[in-house]
Amino acid sequence: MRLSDELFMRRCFELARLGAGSTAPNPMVGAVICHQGRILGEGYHQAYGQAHAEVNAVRSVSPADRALLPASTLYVSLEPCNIYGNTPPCTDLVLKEGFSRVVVSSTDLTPGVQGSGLERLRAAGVEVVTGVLAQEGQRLSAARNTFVALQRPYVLLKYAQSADGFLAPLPKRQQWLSGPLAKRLVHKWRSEHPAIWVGAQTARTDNPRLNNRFYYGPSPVRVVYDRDLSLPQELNIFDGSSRTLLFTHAAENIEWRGRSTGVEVIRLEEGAGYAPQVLRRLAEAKISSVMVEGGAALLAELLGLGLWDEALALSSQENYLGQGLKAPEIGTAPAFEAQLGPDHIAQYFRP
Ligand code: AOF
Ligand code: ZN
Repeated sequence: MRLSDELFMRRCFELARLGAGSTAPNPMVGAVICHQGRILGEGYHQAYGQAHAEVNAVRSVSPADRALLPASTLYVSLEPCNIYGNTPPCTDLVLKEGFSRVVVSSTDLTPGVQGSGLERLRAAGVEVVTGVLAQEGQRLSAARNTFVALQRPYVLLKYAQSADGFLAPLPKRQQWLSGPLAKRLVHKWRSEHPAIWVGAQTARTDNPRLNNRFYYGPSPVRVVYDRDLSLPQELNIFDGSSRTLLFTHAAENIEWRGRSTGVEVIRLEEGAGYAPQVLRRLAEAKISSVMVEGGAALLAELLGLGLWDEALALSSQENYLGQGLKAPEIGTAPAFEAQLGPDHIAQYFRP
């Protein structure tokens, strides 16, 4: 490994994150092409089904620099793919362009890839370095890797936590969500996850809309489990403004009588718990990550079953997230998370 490898890998991570919200169920991937310390090209995977990061990086190289590629290093946040998916294998491109050195952060757990991309490059005589800033790299493909390895979406729990470590009582929720910065941040997260799940009690009492109104990008698919189909049809999650998956254990003869726009009723198998079934059905719908916005019962269910990957505990102190912090203009928003420290949000990962 060279000293500059980490520097250029960090740039790959920055590029990769530009794809947040539009690559799922594919991972976020960034690539940089370097010749003797000079960046010749950059690219990232912009949207599911479209060109991979390596392809976009190669395309960005000026015609005058093309001849330098065999003497250049290709940095990629994820191991180049070695399979035909929506696009041809990136290993073909690497060999065709003749890169002599490839530096990667983490491996792709997709069946058929799993290190074989790196092996193929090594076998062809390419110098391959892997594991550069591996932990950070894995986070970028965590949703993808969880989805393919465990056949369930990556589960992100988000909740308010009081100073003594307890789940904040429900009424406080409105308070910590009230700051302009907190609101923007929550909507940014909503834009980055293909699905958002709340418990029936939360849907009923908080009546959240669960769509993305204060950030660019899409709104997530809304998910709720309503055991007996008793949630009132007037709730905001049934307003048709985005797709809603309504899971239930209600008998077949009990019909959903709501405004049907965008609401899909999915019956779960009798006798089996709801949480694993909901996650399995989401995975079948190719939803690779889900953000869980409470309430306490749903969080406890998922924590108890070990069905979670990451937890973000937001400080529940009154208006804390909003105080003294200014929500920047939307165009500069990616930088604003930097204003938040561990005092505001604690991040945990499943051990
Ligand atoms: C890369 N670079 O930028 C991305 C990769 O062809 P697809 O889009 O269906 O994807 C097939 C495989 O490529 C799959 O293993 C996925 O994890 C990986 N994504 N690979 O080399 C990229 N997005
Ligand atoms: Zn690829």
